[in-house]
Amino acid sequence: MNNSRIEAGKSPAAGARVFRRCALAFVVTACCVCANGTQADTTGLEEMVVTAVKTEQPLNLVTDPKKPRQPLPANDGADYLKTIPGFSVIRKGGTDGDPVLRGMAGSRLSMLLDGESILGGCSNRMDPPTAYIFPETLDVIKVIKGPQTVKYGPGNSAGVVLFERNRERPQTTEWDVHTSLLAATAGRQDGLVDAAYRSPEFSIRGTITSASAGDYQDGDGVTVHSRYERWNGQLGFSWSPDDDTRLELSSARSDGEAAYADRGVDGSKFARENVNAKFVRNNISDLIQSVEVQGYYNYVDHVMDNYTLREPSGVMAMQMAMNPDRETSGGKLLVELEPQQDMELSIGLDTQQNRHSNRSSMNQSIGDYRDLKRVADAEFSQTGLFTELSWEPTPGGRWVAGARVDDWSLRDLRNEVQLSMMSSAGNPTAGEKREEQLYSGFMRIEKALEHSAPSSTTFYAGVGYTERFPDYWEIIAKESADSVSALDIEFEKTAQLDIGYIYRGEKLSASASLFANIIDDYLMIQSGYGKSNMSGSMDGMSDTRTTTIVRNTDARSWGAELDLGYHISENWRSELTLSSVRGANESDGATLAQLPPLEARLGLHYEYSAWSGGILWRALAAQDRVDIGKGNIAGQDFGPTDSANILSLNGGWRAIPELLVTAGIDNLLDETYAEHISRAGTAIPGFEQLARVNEPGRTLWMKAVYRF
Ligand SMILES: [Cu+2]
Repeated sequence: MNNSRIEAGKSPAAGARVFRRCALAFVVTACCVCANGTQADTTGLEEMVVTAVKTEQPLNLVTDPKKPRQPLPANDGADYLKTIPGFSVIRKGGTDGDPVLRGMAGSRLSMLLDGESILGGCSNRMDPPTAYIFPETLDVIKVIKGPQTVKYGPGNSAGVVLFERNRERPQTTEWDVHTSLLAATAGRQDGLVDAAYRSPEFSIRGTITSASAGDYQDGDGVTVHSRYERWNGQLGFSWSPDDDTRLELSSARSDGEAAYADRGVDGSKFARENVNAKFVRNNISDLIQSVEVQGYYNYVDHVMDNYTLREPSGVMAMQMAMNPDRETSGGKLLVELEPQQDMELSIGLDTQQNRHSNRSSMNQSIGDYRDLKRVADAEFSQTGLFTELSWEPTPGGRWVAGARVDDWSLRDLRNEVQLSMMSSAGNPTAGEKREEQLYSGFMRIEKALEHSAPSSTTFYAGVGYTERFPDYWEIIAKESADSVSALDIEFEKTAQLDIGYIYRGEKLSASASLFANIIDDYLMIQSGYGKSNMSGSMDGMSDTRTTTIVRNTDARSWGAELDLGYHISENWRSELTLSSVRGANESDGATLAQLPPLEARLGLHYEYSAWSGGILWRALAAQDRVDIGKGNIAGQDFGPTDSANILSLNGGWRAIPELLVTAGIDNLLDETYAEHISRAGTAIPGFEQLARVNEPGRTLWMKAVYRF
């Protein structure tokens, strides 16, 4: 079994073995390249290892997921975002953390993979959408902060992250092959082949990726229950009979398993099946620039149990398994118009339906969950109509505005509400349907100041308002304060002000982005909430119980992100990023919970010809602004956190234009620390219990990327 390899991964000797194996692979790859004899143009100085992503456009950030980055991200979509100021990740184990932007998680920050929405199956939030994303198989990650676009679905009050593949029609026939190998401490091994054959008319692209990691150790050498394995396969075809027409069909499958250090079960299955079809027609007339139609289907089948990746113990000594699933389908129609030369107008419609079901066995030896019938608990449906306008009346001055309206409907299919693993109560809203019409809109002005090239200065200011329908984890997976069903919980309303400044000079680049918002009926999750035991409960052991509820509160949050880059000399450059967020829960007269502390990153990089080296210092302030028991669907506060300083080193060598070898040491000084928003550790047989799921200790990694 894999256990032997994972166990072996813990010893230094095994680490060396992994490195040796990887080094051998690099040499073989390099030899192949030399034999091939293809030498492209020598590239100039470049960023070989990404440690911080700069803002180039107001509220828009773009990063290349195929580039190596530091700290070494887990093999899922969340950690890749950590190099963007303002993002943090709620750690639960080795992978599948929940991404947080400006202290906002879950459906306040939506993730679209090639325009599709993927919703996880797990009622306990083991699988955020990023758990089904394999970033290195994609070409670009875009982030739009704040409620400052309406084109990418409803409710994105904190922002939206777009994981995308490039779609360019080549002029000639070509092969594009991207391969990469990664090895790191704790038995981490990732491999990827992303190969495309393109001709002007037909293209085919296939991707296969596999990743595994053993249990890592924190700075104190304490082993964290965190091992994982993941794989993904994707195949896509496209047909473009002429320059302006393109039809795409693609299908993907993936699966994985992951150990969780913060709960009594692990994820033993994260299977996804997907099909996606898209049709684009460009340059239809002077007015109609493009028409795009997309349809997709995602099926997520998740299993969590207490016996695949651990030994059942304690009160859960029997083998238990839960098998939720979710079917999501959706589509989009987008028309891009150019009513006049300085104006772009987008009009579109998007829709999404999802159905969630469950089955579980509290004793696998008596009744296997796979023999049971799945029982659906909720059905969501959303259709939105949107329009967004970009108008540039004067060069350097741009107005952007948009509005959308969404029709939501939710059907509560639960006959009973599960109160705990052993008890349930009748559902007071069984069979009820909730319908809602929600609105969002924004307006922003961007102004470039007069300047002499090559420097530029841009100011921007925007206001946005968005109404967010409660997500599955808020309205179905939680109770409300006075009922076991939260079906009547209010939707959330966010009004936000975004202002910022971007400067690009010959040597210095800088950007500052500030935001402040008022959130009415903020959907707050509160754990450890005491309730009297329902008469419908079956255990009848005590009169009271504690549960996790959803509550509407009035909240505010505000903060800033800053990045500075300076080219000290031809070979040296430095960068500094800062991010800070504060918030208040006005209903309870407390701080807003689950906010990451002030964070700073300082990097110094050296580049000479084909070589690069860098040092990165990440400083996290202590966080003592907490409100215990409160937070969001992914986590709640349970105590303050200390400050931490993490020093990391990286180096790169572009051996030949096609081959980039990078290596690094993350957390060089073996600091023991945890992200403030990370989850509390739980008791797991064979593991020391952690107060908080700590970040990995010193991590050595090496990565080779070969592209031709
Ligand atoms: Cu789960």
